[in-house]
Amino acid sequence: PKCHIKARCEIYPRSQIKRFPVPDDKVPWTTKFPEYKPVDYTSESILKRPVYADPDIRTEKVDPPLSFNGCDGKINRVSHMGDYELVDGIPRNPQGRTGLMGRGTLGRWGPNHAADPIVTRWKVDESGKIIKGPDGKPVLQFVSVQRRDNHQWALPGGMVDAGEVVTATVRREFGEEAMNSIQMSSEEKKRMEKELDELFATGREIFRGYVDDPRNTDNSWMETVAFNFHDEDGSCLGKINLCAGDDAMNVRWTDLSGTLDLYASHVDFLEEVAKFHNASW
Ligand code: RP5
Ligand code: MG
Ligand code: MG
Repeated sequence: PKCHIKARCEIYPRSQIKRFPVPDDKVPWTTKFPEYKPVDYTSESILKRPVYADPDIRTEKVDPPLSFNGCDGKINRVSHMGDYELVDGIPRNPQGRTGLMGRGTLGRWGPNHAADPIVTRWKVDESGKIIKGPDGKPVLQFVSVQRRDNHQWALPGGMVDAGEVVTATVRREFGEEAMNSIQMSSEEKKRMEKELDELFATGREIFRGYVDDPRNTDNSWMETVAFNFHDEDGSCLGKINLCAGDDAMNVRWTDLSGTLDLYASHVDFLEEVAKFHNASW
């Protein structure tokens, strides 16, 4: 099984830190790997404790201790993958070794929760006829953004804020990254919220679980819930004006296909969407 492809990338994102090389068969913790010496890295910006970052529990005494596999007030430390192990009080990545310990650029020890909107419509020609792909099936399109941090194309997803429900996160992140809501006046924002109501009323959960994200470490990892918002007849999306914002530098409609190259494990979510709608892949 392919595991930790992006989460074993040689150079850790936004750093010059090289991960300790982990061969495929040594990813599971159950495989012995006595030579394993993961690099210890937590970025300066995380150590400065932005609001979303945990304290450095290996060097500071934290009282009461963080509630791993539970909730700390509004912070959800429960994994979608079931209970994770603690080794010397530190969460251990349930998917296995990544070649790096510490938190890298992630704020939380253990799961870092995100949500991903997959907004889709059928691809049509000028006359409104649905276009077929090479496999004879109709082509779906989804809203993708180009990430500012690594210029890769991705779903316009983002982190769940403390106390936020994931259904609110997907909608907020779509607004921020694909419609540039942060730069809107309050009137424009009101209009946008109205336009999104119809589309976001119909969400279908596509995926819930671990994300193979390049920022993952042995002690911190990304998890997401991905929802599909599908506009069958193009009536909702006709009104929507895409405009990249916040941590997105570009936004566009992209055709679903098995040849897509996207950030983290986003391609896997889109394959599920294609299957569900019996669309070209
Ligand atoms: C991925 O990182 C998730 O699937 C989500 O798309 C994204 C959240 O992180 P940021 O976009 O906020 O960096 O693992
Ligand atoms: Mg965002
Ligand atoms: Mg994002």
